[in-house]
Amino acid sequence: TLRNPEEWCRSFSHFIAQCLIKDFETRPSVTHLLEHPFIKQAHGKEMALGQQLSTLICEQQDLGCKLKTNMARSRRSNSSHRHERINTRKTLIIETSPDDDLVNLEFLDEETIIKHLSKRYDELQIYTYVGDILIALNPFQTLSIYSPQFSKLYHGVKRADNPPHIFATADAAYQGMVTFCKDQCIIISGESGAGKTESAHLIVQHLTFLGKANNRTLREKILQVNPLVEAFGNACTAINDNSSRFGKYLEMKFTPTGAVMGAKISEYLLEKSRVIKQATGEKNFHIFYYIYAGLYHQEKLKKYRLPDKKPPRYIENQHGKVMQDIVSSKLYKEQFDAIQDCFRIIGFTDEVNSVYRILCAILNTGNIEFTAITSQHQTDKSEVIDSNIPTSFSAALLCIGPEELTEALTSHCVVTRGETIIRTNTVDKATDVRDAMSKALYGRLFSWIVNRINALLQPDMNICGMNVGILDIFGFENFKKNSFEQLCINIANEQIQFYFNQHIFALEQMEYQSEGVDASLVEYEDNRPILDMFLQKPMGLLSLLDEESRFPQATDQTLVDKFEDNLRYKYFWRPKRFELCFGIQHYAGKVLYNVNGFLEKNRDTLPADIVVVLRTSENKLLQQLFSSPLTKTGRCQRLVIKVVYGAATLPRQHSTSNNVLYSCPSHCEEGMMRHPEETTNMRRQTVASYFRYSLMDLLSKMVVGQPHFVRCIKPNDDRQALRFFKERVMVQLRYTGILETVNIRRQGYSHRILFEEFVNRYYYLAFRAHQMPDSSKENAVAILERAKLENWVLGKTKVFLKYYHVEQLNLLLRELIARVMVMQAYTKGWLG
Ligand code: AD9
Ligand code: MG
Repeated sequence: TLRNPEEWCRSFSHFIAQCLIKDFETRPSVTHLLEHPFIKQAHGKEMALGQQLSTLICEQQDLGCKLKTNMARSRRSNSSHRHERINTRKTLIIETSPDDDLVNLEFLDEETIIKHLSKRYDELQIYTYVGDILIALNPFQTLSIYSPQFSKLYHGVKRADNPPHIFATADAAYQGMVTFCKDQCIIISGESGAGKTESAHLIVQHLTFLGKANNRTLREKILQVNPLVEAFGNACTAINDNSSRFGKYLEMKFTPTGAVMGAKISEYLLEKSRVIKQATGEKNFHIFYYIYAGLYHQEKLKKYRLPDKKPPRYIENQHGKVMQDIVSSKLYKEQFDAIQDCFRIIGFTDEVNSVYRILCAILNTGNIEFTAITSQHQTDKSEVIDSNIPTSFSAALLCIGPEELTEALTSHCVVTRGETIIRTNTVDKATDVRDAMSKALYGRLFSWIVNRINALLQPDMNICGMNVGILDIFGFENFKKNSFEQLCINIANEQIQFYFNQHIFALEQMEYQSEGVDASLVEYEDNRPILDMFLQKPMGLLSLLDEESRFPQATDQTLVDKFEDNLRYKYFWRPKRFELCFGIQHYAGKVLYNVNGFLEKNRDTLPADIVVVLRTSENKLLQQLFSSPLTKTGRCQRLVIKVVYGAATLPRQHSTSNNVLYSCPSHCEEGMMRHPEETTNMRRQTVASYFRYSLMDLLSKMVVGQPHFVRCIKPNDDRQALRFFKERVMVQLRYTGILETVNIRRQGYSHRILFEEFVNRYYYLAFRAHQMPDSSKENAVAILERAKLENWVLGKTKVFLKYYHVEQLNLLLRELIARVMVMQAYTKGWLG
């Protein structure tokens, strides 16, 4: 009678639980259960689910064992939750109040919302709901609300039972996943320094708790992933001391019963240019400082051929007194120890030594300097300055020949009419080649680390599980000087904002109309035209940049002129005072970009001569990094979705939970994407085209899951605790459309579920388990009435529910299942 694998799994899981309760005393073994006629039959029918079946049995056995003890314990303590709440109250206010949700505010205007948030912030209530969306104000201080007691508090309870909390969002995603066997996705947004990365950590922490990671090793491994990746991908900027310089999508993988079994990270657009140069007051990626300080204290600088009098140029602070800054920093040294622990816990082996060697080689590479050789006939020749030391150090660490490296830096091969000619490099060219090599080494090393983590955290069990994805990208940035990197970061943020708008406003309102539901419409700021301006082909900004990057004669001036001539949008302007600049009115504010270096950064070429030399390395890791880019960097995958620009069409598997097709404001061709820096016979891929692909890849991951949104807000720019600048918060609330969100959550129906899906999900609430009612509108109504819900409406094919209804239904369902289990337990006499 079971109609699909999801249902099969759900029913089966309940069945097993019941079997175990019944037969608990006899402790059925896996084989014992496999002999059961029902299982035999089902097993035969669905071979693909065979694996799943055995895991389910193992897990449920475990659950069965625990059940008895837990029940006895809960009887003794009456209500353990209550006790914890009273204890925690001593340290912090954890009482709920109607104010916890902005939707409950009597008067709704910007002023009231601000006042309200400000008051809460003063009381250290940094979290506030807008329906099912969480607002998180950065506290800029350590709070004691993330302890294990709090984890217990936010475990499978009603949202309104506890004050708003980031753990509640993790719990909602987790419960959504286990109850409906559906992937979930938590999207954290906010400007740079607003608290996205911290929130992502807390979510991972809570999910490992909820995912009852019995396996301590696995839990520890998962918890080390973020610190490790962030050591390589985060850096100190003018806005945030731990700013993410890459986008991260972390998928936590769970078994069908909700036990955590692994994790996978996807990384997007690492800001590689930071390796070679940092803006004033900013720093290189953390890992360089950690390793330099760590090796200094271990007295291993010599072993890794690093200078001990003056730090390498790439990590040299422009303002002097650096050596002391770096080596005397207790933090850097401790962080280096912590990173070593991360590598060990996650399961890296001797490879770590190669990672260190490559990092130190990069630092040495940065110290290579060139001088011009002027001879009678030639002025465009360069050579490595006097002492060849950094070159030989770098070559030694990379296990390549120093002469070969010098040659690849100071000259290049050109093939014309079948003849290979060697041309010399000018000092500037040699310097560019040197820096390109450093960037390529770091970029590929970073991708390799991510892939290695993924391999080490891949689930052992070959079962088809579910996952909760957590998106933490670099936040919106507006510095004094903004370059190509800020442009990419800000476009990515536009895309996330668009996704939010689509999900919260557009799709919902489209459905009111198509389903004939009478609901008042909410106006919102649609940022789609801005995205069009960037992503459209062939006349969008990125396409124009690509086109210009293909002309060797193109300059910064021709590029900015091209933008001006072709981008006829109100969001684009060209300031008179600044020659090489253009301005963009982003959803989050105006940003002035300086095109200096755009073309080079976009081309991001790595001369073939360097690749050839690096491929001769005797170091296995390095060989891997520079062997075929399509397989080894893990970056190049076949993009199987075909996203059609503008049209609301995506393949069925990319539809949202409500089966509304999701439209993406960008397009991408089907086919292979190559790493941008790779020079090939084909037309070279630029960073812009790779970026476009990355955005699509990210979106394709996001749209398959049920989304949960966390909006991080920065209360001040001074990073000070308890300082709430109304104006600053107001701007963020405005551009994120919070007022409109409150309105739509108040008036709208955030969950629209097909009658069939609704009856399938909730029929237990009104029918007996064996009844299997028809998926009709009438049966859906019967369930709604039985559940005593109010304010729902019916469309032509769907039930329209308020955001709180789904939680109520899920809770009822869970309670019902628990009751059945407890009743069974009573009949067996366990509870005395
Ligand atoms: V960026 O876009 O990567 O530049 P994020 O990720 O939004 O940025 P991040 O999470 O790094 O910001 O937070 C910035 C700083 O705020 C952290 O280093 C903490 O010092 C501080 N912060 C943020 N959230 C919390 C929190 N929940 N508790 C305590 C916090 N401190
Ligand atoms: Mg961050």
